[in-house]
Amino acid sequence: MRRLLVVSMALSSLVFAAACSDSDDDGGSGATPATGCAADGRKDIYAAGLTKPAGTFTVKLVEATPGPPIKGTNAMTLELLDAEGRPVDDATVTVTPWMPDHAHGSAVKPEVTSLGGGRYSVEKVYLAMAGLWEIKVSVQPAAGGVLQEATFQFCLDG
Ligand SMILES: [Cu+2]
Repeated sequence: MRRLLVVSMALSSLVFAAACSDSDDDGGSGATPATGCAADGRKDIYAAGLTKPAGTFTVKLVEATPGPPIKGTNAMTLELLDAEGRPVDDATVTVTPWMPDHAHGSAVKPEVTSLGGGRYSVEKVYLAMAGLWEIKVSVQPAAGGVLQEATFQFCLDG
């Protein structure tokens, strides 16, 4: 019983390692990107001003630097609007990168700074590998409002 458990744990870490290394292996042929971003129907097409709903809020990706995002370290400027389209400055905004296909996040925690006028600067968005990344933007409204979340999804070719 104990041995079985150890074997299955070893196996699952093998699967994880394989899933996380295959996108770095583009086989050297150059014919097809190993990440398959072109065929991934989940991805957002980056454009400055892209918006996503977070409950009754709207999160606008004013811009990503660079744009579109790359494998490596990115920065983003977000704008948070309420249901009436007014800028929101008093929310706590948290940004979390997540790779849904590999079930892991980023080793680096993004830093969010309120700029005023509803804008938030996000630094250190570190996307370590090629593949589909979710950029989850959590919005904790002031005065005990319910936590809301918007998700941008970008697929990075190697
Ligand atoms: Cu991964």
